[in-house]
Amino acid sequence: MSRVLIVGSEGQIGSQLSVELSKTIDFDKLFLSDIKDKSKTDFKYLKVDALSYDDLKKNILDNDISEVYHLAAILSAKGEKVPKKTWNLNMNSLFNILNLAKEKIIKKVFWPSSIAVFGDSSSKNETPQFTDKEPITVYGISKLAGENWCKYYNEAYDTDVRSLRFPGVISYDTPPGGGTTDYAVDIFHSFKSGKNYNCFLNEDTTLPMIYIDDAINAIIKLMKTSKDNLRIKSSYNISGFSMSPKMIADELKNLNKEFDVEYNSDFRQAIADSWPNSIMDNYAREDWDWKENFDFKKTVNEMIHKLNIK
Ligand code: AKB
Repeated sequence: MSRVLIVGSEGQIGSQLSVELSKTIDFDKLFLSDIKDKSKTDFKYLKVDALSYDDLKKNILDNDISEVYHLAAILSAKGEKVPKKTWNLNMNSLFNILNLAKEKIIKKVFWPSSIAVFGDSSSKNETPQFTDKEPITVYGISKLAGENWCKYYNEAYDTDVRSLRFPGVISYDTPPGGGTTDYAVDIFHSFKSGKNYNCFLNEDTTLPMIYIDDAINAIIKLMKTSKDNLRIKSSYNISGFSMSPKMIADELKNLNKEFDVEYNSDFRQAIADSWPNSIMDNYAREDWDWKENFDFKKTVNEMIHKLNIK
């Protein structure tokens, strides 16, 4: 059985992925790591700086790790405030992992990309796997470059690096931080605390989304698939459903007529406008049987249930 390391384990995807992986991986074979001193979980935890190749290599060798889920990144909105830091973290941490895979120190890698690789020149609706890509954010540029590097390493050095282009991820446990799609989680927390929500996107901004359980299932399914079945060596399009802020607002207003949402778009509107309205994920469906379990309604109901909203 592989010994597994999650890099960036304390974030939105990492915190849920560790719980799901722990169901099939022995306690002493699963390692979490992040830049924080401690994990909020009881799993084995290593404080690792993903920007230090030596630190990563030492921890990976010491613990005989063969599979890495590299999730550490700065997202789209925050990335615009700290462009150099974003480029440095997003690219150089990936290179560290890719080089460890090239040296055959690690055998298998998962690394998330994003719909942020698309831009104004990409097709807007049912955006296909292959289309023009001119990302307008530093985050998107780093993800597009990262995808191409994954493909390059897979082809030139026979590494096994797998990736998904995530849409906005809607989660109940750990919130996202610094993304353009964060409103889709924040709005539930405002509702729960009895406050109206000030939305930073226009009401009809339609974006592709995925519920966290589906996102985690997709990662696990992709990682279990035989490498020979994977036609995409860069990153697979996937999506759960598409929605706008108004669609969630209407659902929440049905629960409480007093709840109100004001729309005051900021710099994140241009980012959202450059992204697809919906995604065509046929390669994922054909190559590794991807299928979402959560549509819009089911996601809203599940969020209400998980957040214990009365
Ligand atoms: C973001 O909004 O930056 C992320 C993403 C779509 O990659 N959630």
